[in-house]
Amino acid sequence: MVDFTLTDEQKDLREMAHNFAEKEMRTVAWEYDKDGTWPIDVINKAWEVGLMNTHLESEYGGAGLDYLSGCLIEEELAWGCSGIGTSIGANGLASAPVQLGGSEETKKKYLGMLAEEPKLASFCLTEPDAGSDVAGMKTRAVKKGDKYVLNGSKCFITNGSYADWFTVYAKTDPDAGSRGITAFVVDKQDGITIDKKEDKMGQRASNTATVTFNDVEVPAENMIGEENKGFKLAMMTLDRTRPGVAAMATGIARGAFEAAVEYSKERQQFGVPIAMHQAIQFLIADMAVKVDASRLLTWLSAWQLQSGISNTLASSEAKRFAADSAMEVTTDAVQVYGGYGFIKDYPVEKFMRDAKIMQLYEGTSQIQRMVIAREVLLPRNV
Ligand code: COS
Repeated sequence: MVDFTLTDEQKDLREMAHNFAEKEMRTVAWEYDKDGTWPIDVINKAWEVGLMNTHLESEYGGAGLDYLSGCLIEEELAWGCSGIGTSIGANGLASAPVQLGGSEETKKKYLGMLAEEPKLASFCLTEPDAGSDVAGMKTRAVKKGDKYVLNGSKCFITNGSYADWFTVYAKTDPDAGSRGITAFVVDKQDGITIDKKEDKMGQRASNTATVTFNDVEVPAENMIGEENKGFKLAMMTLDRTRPGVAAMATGIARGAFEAAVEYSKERQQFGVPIAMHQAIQFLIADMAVKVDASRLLTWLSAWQLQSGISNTLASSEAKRFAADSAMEVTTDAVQVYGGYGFIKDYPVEKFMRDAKIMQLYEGTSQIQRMVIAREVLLPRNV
């Protein structure tokens, strides 16, 4: 039997996240967006009430929530403000490789750190010349005795300016393409330069920085998994985290959709609320379908992950559909508002700007299509 009923605990979590989003995020979101304010106060509150690091297992001090619960929370936080939501959720991306491949000591030390205090970690994969083409990265890690020496630059790093540790991918065999990449946990230290805080179109309250490694020495025990197996680790990480991004896209779309519905009932044109016009009704109807279908794909990908079923296809389908839908729904929400939608006094223009990154980060919509096509045409044996 198929059952979409949430447990009482999941319902409570969703309600808690919704209240937090309403009271702690929406009240500051538009102000923080304007100046690109670092939302450290909201991050700390989220940590205190248990809305951060929800993915961490209980043995490392985390709440050990299931992936669907994590998605319920991410949808609500993105409904509140996806910029602040991204800052709150980014530890999940940085710690997934550690959870997947880290030694027991590494897990205790670095996952424990996130559970003990409101600390941040960043996932360092992308480089200026290696975005979609992960295997084209140039950052090098050279083994010297019982250490690796890292050199290279990573860009578009979420929370990069404030992270206490980084998950860094580097070439250990530069001639081996995707089979020559290794992942490391790297403490913040001298030799790491953090600069170029990006001035972004949307999600302006999140921090996006360039992180450069200049002869940074990393103990060999900080290697995550095996040498030259970092590419697979990155792909497995993205399989785990893309459902959460899809959930965030659903939250953005829902926020814009709800605003458009309310506005369509108030705004009068031709003597009636615009909701009475079929042209608006059809927009609203398509928005409703996209929000609900995004959530269903998100839940499916999270459920598969939780059940130990390979979710590469479902998580790329969810991310692709929810991200593209968020862009469409938020654009249509601006359309429902007409000229007012284009003005910052109204909420939908922020939703539209915020939605754009959903089609870009953690793999563009085109990369998701590549993954989907590969999984359909040439499924990997897992
Ligand atoms: N899980 C485990 N292993 C996987 C995997 C997955 N989901 N996907 C691929 N692999 C393995 C393959 O099986 C293959 O293994 P072998 O070396 O044993 O043959 C290896 O990884 C290489 O796979 P593939 O040939 O498909 O890699 P490509 O170079 O063609 O790259 C894409 C595939 C484009 C999908 C990948 O580079 C990608 O996802 N890019 C986007 C990255 C991204 O999301 N960046 C955003 C930054 S993170 S915020």
